[in-house]
Amino acid sequence: VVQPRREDRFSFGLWTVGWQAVDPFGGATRAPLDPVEAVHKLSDLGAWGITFHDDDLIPFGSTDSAREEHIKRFRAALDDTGLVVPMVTTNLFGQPVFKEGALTNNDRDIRRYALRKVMRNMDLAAELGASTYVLWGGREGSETDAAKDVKAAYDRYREGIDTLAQYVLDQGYGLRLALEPKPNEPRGDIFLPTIGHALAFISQLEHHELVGVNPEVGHEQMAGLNFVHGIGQALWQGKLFHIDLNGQRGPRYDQDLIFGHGDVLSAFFLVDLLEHGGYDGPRHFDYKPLRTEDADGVWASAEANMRSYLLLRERARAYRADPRVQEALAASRVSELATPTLAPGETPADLRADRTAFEDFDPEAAGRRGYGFAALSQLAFEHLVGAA
Ligand code: GLT
Ligand code: MN
Ligand code: MN
Ligand code: MN
Repeated sequence: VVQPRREDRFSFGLWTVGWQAVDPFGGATRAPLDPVEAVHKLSDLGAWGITFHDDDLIPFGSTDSAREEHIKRFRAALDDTGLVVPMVTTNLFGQPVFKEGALTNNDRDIRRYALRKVMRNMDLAAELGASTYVLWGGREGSETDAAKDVKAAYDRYREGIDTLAQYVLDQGYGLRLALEPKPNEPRGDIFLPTIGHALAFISQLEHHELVGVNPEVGHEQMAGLNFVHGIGQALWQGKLFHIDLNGQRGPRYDQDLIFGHGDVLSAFFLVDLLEHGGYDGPRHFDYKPLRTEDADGVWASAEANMRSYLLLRERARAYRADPRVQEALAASRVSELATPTLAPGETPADLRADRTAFEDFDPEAAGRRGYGFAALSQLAFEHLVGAA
């Protein structure tokens, strides 16, 4: 019954299953993965899409003819399997040239080079039918505040994103841009550290309508933030263009665990929100198979991400459908929050004249009332662990 299907719209980054497990303390524990094999394996497991950075598919520095050959083989694998490419992104962090950033590098020539690298890969993204282009600015930031004029950096960040959005419009590409926040790692401090910062930044863009966010579970949790609330706000602002699902255990280094293998209660409420909150984009996994795993373990972990999601979806549906939950939600007045605070047509002056709202209102009595959240959240927990 827990069988991933195409219609579940699960997608994976090529860099996830392809991670060779190089970390700051040790070298690769796994052989390179052929992108063609990744496409076939993911397809066999029931995934729907695959995503990539330019350099994941076409090694940095490849000649034009080698580049064409890599694209051709990849395309053939997509055609063979029916896997789609819903999202594409750029590696603006791996090469030494980007050690001080890409779109916000102090060096203008590097900023221009970075824009060209993105544009070139946007051409490929459009060719492959992608609808989202992600920009994760992992190297945009600093280790010392002496190194950056932060206001100028945001001027350049805005210029960069607006230039890329203009390029998409000029070329007539069906792409939307999604910015991925992260608080730190690899830079000591990264610009656009959280969903909230990214949303505020987007409001300053000329082409703001073309730009949204691609939040990652672990990145918000690294900052100690509530991911479900962040996603709720992004949805509310119509800006949840894409999502990176994974697991993280609290504020520490970026763990990129399997989805659900971190804060499992948060994962439960996240799936509940995505399924009932109007998100219809890809369910994209951005995780790292543990460094301890061999090739079999890599595919077991890919499958685990999808199973986690499906199991949580099943639990979330059962939770919603449970009459005891419906009752508890009503007792907690959760749905009352959807009722506007003012009556239709009511003005501030009308509110001021309404004696029931203030003069005759009994705040002490209202303050004594319990909300019943303990019972409600325990019902969620019991559904989650299969005890309900
Ligand atoms: C990198 C990063 C991820 C981003 C990817 C997109 S690359 O692996 O850690 O969070 O989503 O550039
Ligand atoms: Mn990510
Ligand atoms: Mn991460
Ligand atoms: Mn990552």
